Amino acid sequence: MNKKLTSLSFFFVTLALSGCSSSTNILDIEFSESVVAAYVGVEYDFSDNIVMEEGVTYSIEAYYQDYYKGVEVSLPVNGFVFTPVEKFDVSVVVTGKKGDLVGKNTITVPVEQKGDPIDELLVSGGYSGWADAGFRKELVTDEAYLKGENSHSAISVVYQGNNAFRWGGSVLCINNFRCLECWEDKTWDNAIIAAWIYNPTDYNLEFQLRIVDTSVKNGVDIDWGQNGQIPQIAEPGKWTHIFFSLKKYGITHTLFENEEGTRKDSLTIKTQWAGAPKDEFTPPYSFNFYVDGIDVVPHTKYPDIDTRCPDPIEKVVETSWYDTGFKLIECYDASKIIEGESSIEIQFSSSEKYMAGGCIMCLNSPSYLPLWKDQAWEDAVLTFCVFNDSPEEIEFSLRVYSPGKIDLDWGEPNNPVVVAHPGQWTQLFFPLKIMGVDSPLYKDGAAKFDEFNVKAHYKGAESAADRYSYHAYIDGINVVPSGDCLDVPNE
Ligand SMILES: [Ca+2]
Ligand SMILES: [Ca+2]
Repeated sequence: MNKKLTSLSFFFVTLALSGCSSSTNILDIEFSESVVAAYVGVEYDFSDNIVMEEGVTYSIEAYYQDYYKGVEVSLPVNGFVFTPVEKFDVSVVVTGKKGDLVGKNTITVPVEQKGDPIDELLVSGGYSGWADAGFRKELVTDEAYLKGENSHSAISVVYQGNNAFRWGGSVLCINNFRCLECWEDKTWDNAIIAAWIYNPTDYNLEFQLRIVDTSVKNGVDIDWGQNGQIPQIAEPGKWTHIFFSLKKYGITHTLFENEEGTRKDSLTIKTQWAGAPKDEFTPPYSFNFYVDGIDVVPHTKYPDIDTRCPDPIEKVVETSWYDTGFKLIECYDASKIIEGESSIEIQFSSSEKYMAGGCIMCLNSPSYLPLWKDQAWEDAVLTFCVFNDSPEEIEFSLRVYSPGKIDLDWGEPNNPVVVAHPGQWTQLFFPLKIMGVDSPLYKDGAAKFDEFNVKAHYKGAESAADRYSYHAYIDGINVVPSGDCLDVPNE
């Protein structure tokens, strides 16, 4: 099934020099020792192949045999330049004239299909040609394995080994600076990585990204299965167009380049094969697939791809711990958003009433630190907006605990309980200073509090089914200088 390894640009063919001269020639036409291959669709200057003698005037004709149609086809020639239009070797007839002397000689120029630049880079372009041990990448130009617009080549990937790649095997490293000019999207503000995958095996192939973004302090490293990645699956026996939204990974800025042009971000497409043995002590196994049409494109090219992404702070909230009975869901309904692109929908249903508040948000993760607006802390206020979509009031308070320093729970002195009224947005404020919090919640990348949580209690009655439930939306979570208000509707 593998095609032969086709050439890089420098594919020399040594030719026999003798012979085809016609017997009536008086003038000898000689060719150089080797002839560089021509590429389909690329202008080819033949003049370097003629050993030219002084006083002789040379001209050429070019033709090829179309073996599919069984015809001989002439190619237009401009001086010594012609352009092969099919992947058939071209015969070049050279005529030399000097006074009454005439000579003719014919030679064959091999014609190759040039690989697409990105395919060539991902197979052999230094770091971008790299893959995890056991993977072998080759350029293929056989039309049976091409897919996508104007494709002249694809990448054949073969794995042989005994690594099941629980974190995905790295196959395509697209963070080579030389790749940059191959991408359709040069803006990155809502970029999508697209690729066609042909899976000839009997099992699914799964694809995910690993992104190391060094544009932020300490960097962001998102690996296999992290950050709520939506795996892309190539099913057996067909081509599948896979897409990765970089915005969903929180990336809306240029990767790889900064002002100096040298940021060391990395972006790798990894894969895992569902046919891989489940235990670690199996003999080697193998699988293969084909990749084509890999590109970084603007979202406008595939507007149906969902690139919506929770606001950064909400993403951390949603992945932090909260009490049983709560459900936190990304919300993109514009009527339930105060700022940014999303809010958090909170659904609660439980037989537990949480009379002293159920925890809905843990704020003691150092991941929040770069997201807070106020880094001063002397007089900072924790704030967020609540749309109470329930018939009765919802109360909110904090739980702040650091052994030997601070221990405040629901409704205790200096720990106000604030109310979100039904059917409207309310911005809630929690002045941290009166609670004794006047220094950063985090130090040296770690939380200073064992607990720094927002708790909620619903004042409504139990439902008929003896379940206690309510519904709300939260947005605009931030630590701000005191008195900093958001533009909240209904107030
Ligand atoms: Ca291609
Ligand atoms: Ca928001």
